[in-house]
Amino acid sequence: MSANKESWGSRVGLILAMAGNAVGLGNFLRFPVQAVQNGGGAFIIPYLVCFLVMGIPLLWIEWSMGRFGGRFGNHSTPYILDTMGKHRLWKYIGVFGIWTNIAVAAYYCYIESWTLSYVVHSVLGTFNGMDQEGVAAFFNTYVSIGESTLGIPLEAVVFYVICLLLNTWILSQGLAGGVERVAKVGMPLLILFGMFLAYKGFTITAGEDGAINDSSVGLNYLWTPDYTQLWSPTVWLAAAGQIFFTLSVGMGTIHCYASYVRSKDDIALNAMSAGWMNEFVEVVLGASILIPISIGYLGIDRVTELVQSGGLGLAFKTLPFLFTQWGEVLGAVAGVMWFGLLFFAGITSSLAMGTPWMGFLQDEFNWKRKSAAWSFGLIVLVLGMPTVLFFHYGVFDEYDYWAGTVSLVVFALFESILFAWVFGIDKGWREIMSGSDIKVPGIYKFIIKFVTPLLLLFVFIGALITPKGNDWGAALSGNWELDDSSIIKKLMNTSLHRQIAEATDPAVLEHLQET
Ligand code: LEU
Repeated sequence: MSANKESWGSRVGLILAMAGNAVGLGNFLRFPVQAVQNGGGAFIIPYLVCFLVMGIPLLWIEWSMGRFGGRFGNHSTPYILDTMGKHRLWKYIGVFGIWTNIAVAAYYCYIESWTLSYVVHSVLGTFNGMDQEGVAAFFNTYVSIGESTLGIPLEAVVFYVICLLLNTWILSQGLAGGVERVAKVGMPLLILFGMFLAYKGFTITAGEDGAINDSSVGLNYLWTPDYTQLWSPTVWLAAAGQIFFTLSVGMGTIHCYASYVRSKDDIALNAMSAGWMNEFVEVVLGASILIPISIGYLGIDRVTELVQSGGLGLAFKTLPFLFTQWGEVLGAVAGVMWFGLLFFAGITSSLAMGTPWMGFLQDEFNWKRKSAAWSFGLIVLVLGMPTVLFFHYGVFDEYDYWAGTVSLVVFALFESILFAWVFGIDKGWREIMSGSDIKVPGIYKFIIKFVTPLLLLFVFIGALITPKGNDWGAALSGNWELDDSSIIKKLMNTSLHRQIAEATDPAVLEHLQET
């Protein structure tokens, strides 16, 4: 029996910690970009459908699996899954729920550390007086794509270490004393900062502070539906992928947090509260900052172009410059708020990623909380160094692909089968309902048993055999060729080898420096 006696301090604290786990960089940087790339307003329909028939069921599945495992003193997925299915296989599948967290934390904390550094630079006024190119060049140097001493991103390394130390220290204070406290301060501040920036996003007026468009242009651009996209499997897969990423399902963090919930306490309503809070932050705040502000200043064409390379560029190379248009003081305040909100979003998620590993060591090897926390920090430091030092060689994307995308889907697929078919939907349903403060609609019994696993299978197959250019239309009409981003192609290509070969090619490096 484990000597692990952690517990949550209060219900509000638990919900905020769970919401903090879900609300992350993805809400502000990934969601708006996905929406723009997949039909604007029409994206929201597949997105909400996926939330209802895949996201919510997975939340209930994971919360109840966690609370169930906790009853037997298990706080990490290998052992939680083991208590639910007899076959040894489940324990091994559960390992995903530890490994994924460490691997995701390795690159996630790196971005988190940028936000910390950019808060400092906003306070110092580093971006004042710089033009757009200057701000972009600053970032390139920061991550060592541009000029930097010996090609080593010194400042980035320092902030990465500071960020990990901060995570480790908070984790070592325990659930109630560390994680919960940070969530209680961080989440309200994040919402406050988000509202301020969204307000600015809503009220941009053409001709003021160098803006070329009214805010309505950006908001319309994001929310004007393109219904033709509704029939594209690509859009549906993107929506499903975003639901996964944003809710932090398929990772093992929710199981771990929920394993510290007392067995008589509610999970059905708690799961909903945390899940909907995430949706509010994503759909309302996440959509009202990055894209509308950028479009206000740069126009639709330029932003469409910039969005192709993801949200990071807009967030770190463009927004700091746009904020300076609001004057020195307001610009600095906006910078602190933007990067501060990203930092809180990030840290409340990365703390969650530390807990499964710690729970595992505390349960199985009777490690003390402090040593477990330090070991997490150390592993993430070692694993994360390649993303820091070789960021521009695509190592970062490789981590994101395998840990942040593929393994979430694989794990969720297995756990939904375990829950509904091995443990059994009747027992599972009783778990969800036990202690519940709401009446879960009966239709969800059917959804959890059939719809969720099938949809997950569909998403997995979609990722396995993604057709060239992600063009399912052409593929389904007989012209099937695998895209380089499909799992099969990735495995066959030994893409890492290719990337290392490319990395040594000066022409590629030059190209990277230009972009
Ligand atoms: N839910 C997090 C986010 O939206 C991501 C997860 C993989 C930690 O950023």
